[in-house]
Amino acid sequence: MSESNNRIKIAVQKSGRLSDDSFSLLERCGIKIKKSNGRLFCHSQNFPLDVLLVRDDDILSLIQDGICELGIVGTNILREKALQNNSNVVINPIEEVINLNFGFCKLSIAVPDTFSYVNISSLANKRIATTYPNLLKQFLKNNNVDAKVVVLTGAVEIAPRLNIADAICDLVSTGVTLEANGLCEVENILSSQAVLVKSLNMSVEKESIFKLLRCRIESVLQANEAKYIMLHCPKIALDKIVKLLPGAENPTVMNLTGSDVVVAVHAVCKESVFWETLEQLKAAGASAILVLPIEKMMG
Ligand code: PRT
Ligand code: ZN
Repeated sequence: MSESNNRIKIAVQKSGRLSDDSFSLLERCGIKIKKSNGRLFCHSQNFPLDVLLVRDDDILSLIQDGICELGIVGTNILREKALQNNSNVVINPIEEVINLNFGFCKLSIAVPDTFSYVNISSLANKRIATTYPNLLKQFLKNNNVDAKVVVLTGAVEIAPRLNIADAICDLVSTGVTLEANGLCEVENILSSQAVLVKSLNMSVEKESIFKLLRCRIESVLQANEAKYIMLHCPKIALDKIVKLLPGAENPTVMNLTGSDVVVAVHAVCKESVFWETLEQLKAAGASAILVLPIEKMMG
């Protein structure tokens, strides 16, 4: 087997909103990567994976051109590029593998506070500035709105003040940028988060490395949400309390020394455990409730 078939390459954002989470995901998968300033290529010594550090806009092209096999990008980029590629022949098509639970944002249309917005038809014949022309055009078409799309490469939020546009279509997470620029969110076009993507053209050897990585990523994502709950429970309230445990399958029930009426219940809860759940458990008679994080989980 040649050296290049022994390893797979993943492209991740070099520096930006997805970088830290992408690296920490790989780290939590037990993959050791030495990141050094200025280097665009990192080699893992304990897993057959190499990491390419690039701009997020280049990740999909790198996979399509066969330079790497995997990538971590936002759905915003994935969907925009898919519309752009519609008419082109792509050598290495891309498959979306799994949502990664970080990089959450929305692609939204926003208008100046002074714009009297009623509904989507208020955008008719207006100029909308964006870096996502394909998604915006598709949205306008689906809603039968005829508006002019002004394509910008950045600083979209200042377009109305510069009188380049009447409205904008941009990514929003906290909403602080919109507010600071006197803009108000009126339509949500897309909800986005980081996703793992892969090339559909991979050798059998690379597919098997990918399977290992995918399994580790799935375990990390499951463990993120999952919690281990331990509590004491009056026997008569057992059914009620077990039903309150979020996403728990077959909890373990154990006798407590010196008590005939109380048992200990241990369960893996696969969904988030909120304060409200703990309050309900307590109200149902549970005591000594412990909620512990789960570091790794494999089905
Ligand atoms: O250099 P490179 O091209 O790699 O980086 P970039 O500047 O293009 O990307 P970056 O780091 O800003 O974003 C990378 C990815 O993070 C995006 O493609 C999204 O998938 C995701 N993401 C999540 C966001 C945001 N949240 C976000 N808030 N990307 C951009 N923003 C910007 C938005 O464009 C606006 O300017 O943040 C501003 C709004 O933020 P709030 O919090 O004020 O609403
Ligand atoms: Zn970018």
